[in-house]
Amino acid sequence: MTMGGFQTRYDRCRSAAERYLQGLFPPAGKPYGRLQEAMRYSLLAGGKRVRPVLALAFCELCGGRLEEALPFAAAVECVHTYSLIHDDLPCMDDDDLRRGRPTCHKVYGETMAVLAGDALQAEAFRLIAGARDMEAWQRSEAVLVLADACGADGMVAGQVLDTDQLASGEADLRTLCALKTGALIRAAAELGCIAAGAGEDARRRASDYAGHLGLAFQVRDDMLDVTAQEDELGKPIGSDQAAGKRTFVDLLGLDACAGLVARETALACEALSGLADSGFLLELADSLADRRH
Ligand code: GRG
Repeated sequence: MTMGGFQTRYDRCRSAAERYLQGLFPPAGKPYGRLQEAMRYSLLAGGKRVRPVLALAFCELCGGRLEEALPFAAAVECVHTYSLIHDDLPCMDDDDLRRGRPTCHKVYGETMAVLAGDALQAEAFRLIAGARDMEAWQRSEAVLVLADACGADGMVAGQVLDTDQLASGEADLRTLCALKTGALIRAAAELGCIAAGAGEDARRRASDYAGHLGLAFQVRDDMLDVTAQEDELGKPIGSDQAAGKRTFVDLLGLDACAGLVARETALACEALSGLADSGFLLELADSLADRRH
């Protein structure tokens, strides 16, 4: 796939997800419309949409139509956005800037930010359960995969390891990252497969690919926290260090981190070896390894 071909396909997936998200949670005429405004403020703030793109691309790779996977893709983005809103709160990372604009609690206040995150999480499961094009087994399987990924033994567990500073060595940090970052990325890929009605083999490969991608993504994130410019990143730089967090960079140094990103990216690509039409996902892994925001 040419570079132009990759970007065109990424933009096609991202725009489809963007349009779908735009239609969610209209505030009009509701006495509590400020809640929907807060949800939409963060949801439509223009992130990279990596997780929905993954869901849509895996759906297509497994022979499904992109449109069919949109509710699942949007559900993952809702959970991701809820996690960012809550992570930015004063009781967690206390960040003022996210996706290049003031964080949800800075604009709507802490109480509304907590509630917007809560509602986004619940609405994610409504999107899956209400996906009309999906059969009952697909909806229930998708609910289970997403709940596993974001629940008490998934993303939230990762956040606890992080906030309670329970990770010290590389193995601990890999576990933290697999839960906090990797679990949702893996769920996105698996949900795409489920939307296409794919079987165990495709789901296992998707999960392997996304597990390695998730680790590479987090290590790259830690590197950008040290090397990027704030206006490029859309969030404060140096915040991990300021918060006294253990990161791959302070454990391994920047050069070893670059090597780790390259190795995990290669392993991600290996997980898809032999699959026809995996070119886009291979290029996606490469482009995330080099990302600048
Ligand atoms: C509050 C339960 C709870 C969990 C929070 C997601 C998270 C866990 C914290 C956010 C901070 C962080 C660095 C998480 C690691 C995952 C990650 C790199 C998130 C940023 O995702 P991007 O780069 O963001 O995809 P955009 O804005 O592009 O969507």
